[in-house]
Amino acid sequence: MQQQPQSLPRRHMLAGSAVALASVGLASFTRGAVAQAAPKPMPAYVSWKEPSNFIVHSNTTIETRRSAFGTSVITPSEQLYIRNNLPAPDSAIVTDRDAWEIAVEGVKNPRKLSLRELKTLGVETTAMVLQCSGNGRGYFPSKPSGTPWQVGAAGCVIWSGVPVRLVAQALGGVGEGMKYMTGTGGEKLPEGLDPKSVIVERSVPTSAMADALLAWEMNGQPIPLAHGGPLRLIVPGYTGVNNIKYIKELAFTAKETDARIMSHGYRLSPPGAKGDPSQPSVQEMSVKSWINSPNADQGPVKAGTVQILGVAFGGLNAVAKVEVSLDGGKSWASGRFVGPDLGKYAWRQFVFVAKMPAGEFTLASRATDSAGNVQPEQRVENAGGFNNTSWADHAVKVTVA
Ligand SMILES: Nc1nc2c(c(=O)[nH]1)N[C@H]1C(S)=C(S)[C@@H](COP(=O)(O)O)O[C@H]1N2
Ligand SMILES: [Mo]
Repeated sequence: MQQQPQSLPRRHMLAGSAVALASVGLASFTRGAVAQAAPKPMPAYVSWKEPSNFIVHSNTTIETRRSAFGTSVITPSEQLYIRNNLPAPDSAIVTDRDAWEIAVEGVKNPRKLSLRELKTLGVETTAMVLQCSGNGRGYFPSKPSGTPWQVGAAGCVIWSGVPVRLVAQALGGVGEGMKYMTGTGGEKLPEGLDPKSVIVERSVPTSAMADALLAWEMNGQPIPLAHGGPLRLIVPGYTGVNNIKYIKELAFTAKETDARIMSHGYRLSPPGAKGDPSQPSVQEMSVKSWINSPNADQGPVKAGTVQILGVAFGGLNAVAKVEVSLDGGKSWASGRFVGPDLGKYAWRQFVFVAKMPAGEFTLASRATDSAGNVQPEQRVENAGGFNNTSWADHAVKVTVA
């Protein structure tokens, strides 16, 4: 068994009583002033995560509650969402992590490298937002199929590993005409199905190599199996699916992979249409923010001075500014970033201190990136429910009493 972090609920909780109530099977527990359904238990492979932090959509789709995001930039592993397209591999793969092997193809001298050897080629650390392409899908009125994520299929994570460009260099450089970097997940594929229809294999432009890592550490610990240990491809600025867990092959290729998850999955298709290779891929992330507190889990907010807290990030660009509205977007004022700037791929926590009298409020946040792109009011409708960056959809209604 791998060592996993032990956790206690972090925030807003009458921790002892809530856990006690849940464990004796009562139907609800108290979080602040609001009674909630008892949290669903975590599946065994992530039993080390604290259930009250999560909305468990299924065994393989588990999102962080708005109310569980902390205020200190990094999302601890115990609070980070989970999204698996296939069941995770057996935990045997993390018993001898350094023995894990990755095949590197499409370079002058292609070969297999062990994690032990990768660690000799270089090291870099990057903080970045890991966000599922479907984060915010739950706010599409069209109810696209797929997990109805709200805000919590995202987190800000620190990864440590070897820059992919140094690995390519050590193998003689990327081959001529290789326009894509294609990563393949190490899951055992279900039998009796066309492998291409189920394999997790994604291609990103070779330009993404500049900041990509083959990472073995997450938030200062060996990457937990559930988050892709022993080795994960990290492609900062790109959506979650491109960050291949338990990566077993990295290939520089002339074309995008024809795996279904690339050719038909994660395509921006018009409402009613199916995904196909002619439609744009959901790849780079763009500017987005949302408010984490106050939130619906907390119940009425006490009138007076209210700390409005949230996160803002720019995707491929740094985030430059965030504004907050108390009136559903009619008027805006600047929020203040809190805590260290961990680089352009990380999110910033923000605070806006508001004087709020009793009443009903719609709180919204709107971020601007370093290139001047402003988070839009409306989502772009699409069949898959991808890329929802709408500030209106992410607004929170609160009662101040
Ligand atoms: N090998 C592999 N890598 C994968 C996936 C997967 O199912 N298998 N899921 C992808 C998707 S869709 C997302 S959103 C992220 C989720 O990362 P997390 O579970 O560590 O939060 O991993 C990506 N990498
Ligand atoms: Mo995802």
